[in-house]
Amino acid sequence: MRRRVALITGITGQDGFYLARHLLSEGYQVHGLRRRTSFNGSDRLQNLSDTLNEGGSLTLHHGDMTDQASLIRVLQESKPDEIYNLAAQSHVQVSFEKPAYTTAVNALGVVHLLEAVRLLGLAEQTRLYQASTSEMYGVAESSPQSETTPFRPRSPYAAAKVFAHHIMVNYREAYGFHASNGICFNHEGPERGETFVSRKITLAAAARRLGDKSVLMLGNLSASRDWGHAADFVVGMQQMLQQPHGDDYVLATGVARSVRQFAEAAFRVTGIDLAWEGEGLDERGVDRKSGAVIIAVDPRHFRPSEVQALIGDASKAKEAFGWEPRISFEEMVREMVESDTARMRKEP
Ligand code: NAP
Ligand code: G4F
Repeated sequence: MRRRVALITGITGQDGFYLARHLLSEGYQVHGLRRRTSFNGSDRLQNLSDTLNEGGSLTLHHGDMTDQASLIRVLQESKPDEIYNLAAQSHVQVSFEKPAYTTAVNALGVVHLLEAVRLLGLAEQTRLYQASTSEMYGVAESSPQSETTPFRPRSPYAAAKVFAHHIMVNYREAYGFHASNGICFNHEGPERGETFVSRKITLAAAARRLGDKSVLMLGNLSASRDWGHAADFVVGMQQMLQQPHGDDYVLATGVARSVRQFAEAAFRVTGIDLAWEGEGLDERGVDRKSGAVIIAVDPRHFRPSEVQALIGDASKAKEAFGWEPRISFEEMVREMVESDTARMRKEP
């Protein structure tokens, strides 16, 4: 039987890593779009190469979501059955500093991709997945959020993603594209970028375990998110594209925790029991046993407009294709702290 061919944009990112690994294990031929960078040694790509030694097939192409000609060339070269558009300027706070660039990649980039598929006549044979996000709900009207909850974006990142979401729906309705939006709530893991709050915390917990006494500086400790594991989420992404028609699905765990609770779970792995003292900018996370300050607040990490709380309802995805997260929050946090500890031990 012919192997299915997938193109992943954003293959060098966290989800790109987990999705490529999953598709390779399912026997796909995987093509990945990557940007040219001055430094070639992506750890995530190196880890993928290890999977390849076990018999998978992976081809990388240089390209950029802001350069439509490069997308056309990669589509011509790869002729994919399935496209997973994961590429994005994905950091919410950075989007306030680079709003135009974020819009160019996260919104206009999706138009470049959809038009390239249409103009090359690939719409009949190619299914598309777009990485939509729970950030689109912003100050959500109701909880938990589902596919029918209105979007009230609170950042340039979220506003651009709302556009991308709607343009996917439009190509589905106007041209009959098999186009799906996965509205994913936060998902993490050892491959998470180091500036997202989860990984920032697990890196700090690992460093302290190995003797580092620096205080971890965080922003809004009360923000709460529905945190799952990226390895579970990429399974849902692939399942969406196996459905008879394109559609929109929430992927979430249905449980929300605060940044404080994330920190408590991470430091617990290293034997530190956190207690919270003070309020507002003076709040501190301290080691209950020794009294040492572990966490403090730095207002530079506050956002001009914040999304305070998100929690998702993934019952549509469960009903349609049986998707459910398998890895618990505690298991995920432990895996991240242990992985960061092992990496630090290897590369001090
Ligand atoms: P990530 O680790 O930041 O990865 C983003 C990827 O996009 C990287 O491979 C990056 O390449 C690539 N990229 C950025 N700008 C590009 C451009 N102009 N052209 C081509 N590629 C570009 O993000 P992630 O956590 O894997 O998330 C994957 C997608 O899901 C993103 O679209 C994100 O917005 C969305 N999402 C993520 C979550 C989550 O919790 N992780 C939740 C909902 C939605 P470089 O390596 O060269 O930077
Ligand atoms: O880890 P974060 O930066 O993730 P955020 O903003 O929720 O966005 C992530 O998840 C979205 C899905 O909902 C994706 F679409 C997006 O691409 C990205 O993957 O921040 C989580 C929360 C925020 O409320 C933030 O204000 O943690 C709060 N926070 C507190 N201190 C911090 C920090 N965030 C970061 N990055 N750094 C801090 O020091």
